[in-house]
Amino acid sequence: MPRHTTVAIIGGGPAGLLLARLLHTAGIDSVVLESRDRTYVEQRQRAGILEQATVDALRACGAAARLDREGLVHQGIELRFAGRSHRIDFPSLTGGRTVTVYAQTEVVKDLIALQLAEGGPLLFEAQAHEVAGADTERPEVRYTHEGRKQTLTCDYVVGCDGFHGIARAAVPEQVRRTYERTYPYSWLGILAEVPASCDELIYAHSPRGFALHSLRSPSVSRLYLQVPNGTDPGDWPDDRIWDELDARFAIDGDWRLERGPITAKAVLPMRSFVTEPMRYGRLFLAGDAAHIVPPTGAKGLNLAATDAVVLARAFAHLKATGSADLLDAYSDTCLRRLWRAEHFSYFMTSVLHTDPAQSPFDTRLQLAQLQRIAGSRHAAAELAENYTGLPMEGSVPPSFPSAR
Ligand code: RFL
Ligand code: PHB
Repeated sequence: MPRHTTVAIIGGGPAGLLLARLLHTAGIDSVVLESRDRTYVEQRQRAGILEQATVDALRACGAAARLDREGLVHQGIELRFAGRSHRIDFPSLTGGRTVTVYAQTEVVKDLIALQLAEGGPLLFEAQAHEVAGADTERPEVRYTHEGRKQTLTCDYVVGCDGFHGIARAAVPEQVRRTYERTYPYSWLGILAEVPASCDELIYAHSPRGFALHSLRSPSVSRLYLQVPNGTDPGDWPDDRIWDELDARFAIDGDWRLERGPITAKAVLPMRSFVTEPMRYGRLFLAGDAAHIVPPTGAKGLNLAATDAVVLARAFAHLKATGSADLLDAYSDTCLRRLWRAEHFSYFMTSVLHTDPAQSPFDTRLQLAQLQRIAGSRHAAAELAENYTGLPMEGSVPPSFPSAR
C-alpha cells in the first residue's frame, strides 16, 4: 500500500469509484479508502435511473459493457393524478434524449471489479478519521485499516464520503455555507420479485399521498410510498403495502398492479442540502458529501457522476498543461448545474407529495400545475429536459478516449 498518492479519494460509492476510474484512464494515480466491506457497498439499495451523460461517462472509461447489455432504455414516464394517466415522451420533447434503468448497485459492482482488476488501490474497511493540512501543499488523510492507524499523504484529497462522511468537516466553518430543507414525509421503499406492471416509471399524485413504480430488472420491481416521518417498516405488512399502492395508483379504467414476494423494505428520509464552496485548498467535495436532493427527480446518483467527471477533467487538464484553472473553477462549475437540479428535485417533490399541513387550496394548486404539464408542450418539455439531465458543462473530457 503506497504512503503517498496524487489523489486520495475518501469513499467508494459511485462518486469515488467513478472518479478513480476516470483518473486511471487519464494516467493519474489515486487511492480509494472505503469504510464498509465490499459486500455491503455492492448490496446497498439506492438509485436506479441514469441520465444519458452518466451513461456516456461510464462508457468513456470502459465501465459500461454490462450496462450496454442489461440497461433498459426508457423513452418517457407516466404521471398519474386525478384518476388519469399522462405520458411524458422524452425524445420528442428534448430532441432525442432518454434515460436508462440500471441500478446503482450494478454501477458500483462494475466499477469495483474494474478498479480491483486494473486500477489503483481500493481499500475496503478503511475508515478515514481526518483530513489534515487541506490548505497546504501536502494534505494528509488519517485512517484505520485492519486495526492499524495509518496516514496517506497526497497532492489532493477528494471527499466522496457521502452525507455522513468526515471530509466536509475539514472545510473551516467560517468558510463553509450550508443550505438545507427537510420534508415532513419519507418514502417506504420495497423490492418485489415481480415484473413491473408498467412499461415506464409511474409517478402518482393521490389524495392518500405520493407513490412511485420503478423497476430494477425485467423480473424485479422497485416501488415507493410516501409515509410519515418516523414510520416503522414493521407497521407495514406486505398486504397493507400492496393495498395502499393499489389505492394510490388507481385510475379510471383498466389497470392492475401485479403483486409478488417483497424481498426488502426500508424507510428513507428526504432532504435537500448544499454546502458551498465544494473546495477548500487541496480538498474537493463530490457527490452526497457536498449535496443531497430528495429522490423524486432521480438526480442523486447523476449529480455524483457529474462531479466526478468535472473533477477528473480538471485533474487531466492540470496533468496535461500544468494549469489549475479547471480545478479552481470546479466548485462554481458544479454548483451552477447543481442548483438547477436542487430546484427540479424540490419541485417534483412538492408538486407530487401531500404535505400533512396541506390545505385544499394547496392541493388545487398542485393539480393545476400537473394539468399544465399534461396539457402544455412547453411545460412538459421543461420537466423532460430536467429529468433526462441538463447538459454537463464540458461533458465527458475529450482527453478520455473510450477504453472499450
Ligand atoms: P454514497 O453512495 O453515500 O457513498 C459514500 C461512500 O463513502 C463511504 N464513507 C467512508 N469511507 C471512508 N471513510 C469514511 N469516514 C467514510 N464515510 C463514508 C460510505 O461507506 C460510502 O460507500 O455517496 P456518493 O458516491 O456521493 O453517491 C451518491 C448516491 O449514492 C446518492 O446520491 C443516491 O443514491 C441518492 N439516493 C437515491 N437517489 C435516487 O436518485 N433514487 C433513489 O431511489 C435513491 N435512493 C439514495 C437512496 C440515497 C440514500 N442514502 C444516502 C441515505 C436511498 C438512500 C438510503
Ligand atoms: C428508483 O428506481 O429507485 C427510483 C427511480 C426514480 C426516482 C427515484 C428512485 O425518482
